[in-house]
Amino acid sequence: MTPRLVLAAGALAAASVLGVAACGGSDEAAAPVATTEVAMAKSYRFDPTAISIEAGETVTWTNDDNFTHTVQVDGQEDHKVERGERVSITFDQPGTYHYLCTLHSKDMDGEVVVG
Ligand SMILES: [Cu+2]
Repeated sequence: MTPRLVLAAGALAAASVLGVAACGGSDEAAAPVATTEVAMAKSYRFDPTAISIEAGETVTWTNDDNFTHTVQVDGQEDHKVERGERVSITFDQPGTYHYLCTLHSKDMDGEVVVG
């Protein structure tokens, strides 16, 4: 029983150190969030901007904004997403995929890191 408690305390300490390190960085580019859900949030942005998934997983973008947006992964077709709608794209090959909204390309882009 005692060894398990010690292990748990160790893991907690490690997590705290990681949290501090993340806060210390003032860099705008945050580490990719492990999720398959991206919101087109108000206004004109993808949230989270960078995500990480496993090969073969499907990412769904949901338009929660008041404007029509699109999702175009570099080199692929453009998908228009009206208000309240969504689009899903499956990533089979590992790699880093940049994408953007072709209607607001200066404000809206993001990244899918496929492991
Ligand atoms: Cu847009």
